[in-house]
Amino acid sequence: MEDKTIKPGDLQGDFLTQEKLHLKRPDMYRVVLLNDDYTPRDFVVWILMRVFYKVETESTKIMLEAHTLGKSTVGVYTYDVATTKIAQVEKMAKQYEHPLTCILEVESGGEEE
Ligand code: TYC
Repeated sequence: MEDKTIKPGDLQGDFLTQEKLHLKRPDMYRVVLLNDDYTPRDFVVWILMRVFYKVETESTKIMLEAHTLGKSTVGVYTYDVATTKIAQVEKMAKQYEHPLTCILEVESGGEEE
């Protein structure tokens, strides 16, 4: 006699074609360093090296851009990475009593594939 029981895997194809998958590309976020009048320049460079893994020349360039123009992009990251790095900067700046600040800006993403 024919076995009519439904076995695991029999309906998989049906389920996949019935539902259209809406995939969202993860949004990317820009971390922007803000200038202030009090944080020492070498502390800013040290933070950029420690938190963002920039080499010294790149860190100095970013620090000087923020110093002269008011702000500078440090990098573009996923939401979790960007917010973790900003929290690390806040914590270290607070620990050393400097007003150094980074902000988050939406970079791109959210489109359907
Ligand atoms: N402007 C600060 C000073 O003159 C240095 C500085 C640079 C601070 C960049 C913050 O994001 C910054 N000591």
